[in-house]
Amino acid sequence: MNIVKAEFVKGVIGDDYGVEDTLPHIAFFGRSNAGKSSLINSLVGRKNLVKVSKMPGKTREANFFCINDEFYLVDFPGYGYAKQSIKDRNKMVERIFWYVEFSQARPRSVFVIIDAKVGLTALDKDMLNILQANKHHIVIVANKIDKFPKSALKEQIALIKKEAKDIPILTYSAKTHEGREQLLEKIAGILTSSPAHEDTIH
Ligand SMILES: Nc1nc2c(ncn2[C@@H]2O[C@H](COP(=O)(O)OP(=O)(O)OP(=O)(O)O)[C@@H](O)[C@H]2O)c(=O)[nH]1
Ligand SMILES: [Mg+2]
Repeated sequence: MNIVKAEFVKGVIGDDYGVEDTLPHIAFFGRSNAGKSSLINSLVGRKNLVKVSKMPGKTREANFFCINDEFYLVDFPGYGYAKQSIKDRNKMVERIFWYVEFSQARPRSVFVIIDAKVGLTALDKDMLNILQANKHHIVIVANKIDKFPKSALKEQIALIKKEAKDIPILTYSAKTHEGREQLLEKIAGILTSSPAHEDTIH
């Protein structure tokens, strides 16, 4: 798949995740600082389509990016950022869970982005359980693989695979763009396969 067009459409703070068209969503979830926004920039081949920061908690809204006029990449705020107050954090997690459990805007797939070095955290595991309970299609993307020498990476990915059970895992580096072709192929495959919940897809 070639990305020829990527445009920011809207940022959602509340729970109005609907858009005026019926294009499919690919949602990006993950811990703050895992690299969701960087990964979207890398995927679309633009340095600054999405704002990135060394300070966790950069993304405060669910940002919709329309790609090739065909689908949306939705960049969600991160969860599990220690410096956020518990109250704020709960609000963020609550909104994400609302999107996952009740929203009519059912994503075609949820990409759970993790820092390969950190692995799956307790919050990631909670998120995966909720996604599975709500029968979402899930892909785990282990980002920041540039931080590893090759042999250590293999070991770490094997460990993550063991914990992730049946969920497919892809590896990525938003810094070097390694894994880009595979991830684009994965998205293309997801978009052409028939949705699991035709009646609720938006
Ligand atoms: N080495 C390396 N650093 C990365 C990679 N991806 C992201 N980063 C860095 O990680 C930090 C966080 O990246 P963001 O893309 O803002 O992370 P995010 O998941 O969107 O964070 P929130 O918006 O807070 O949820 C930035 O300093 C990025 O430059 C990667 O693949 N390799
Ligand atoms: Mg972000």
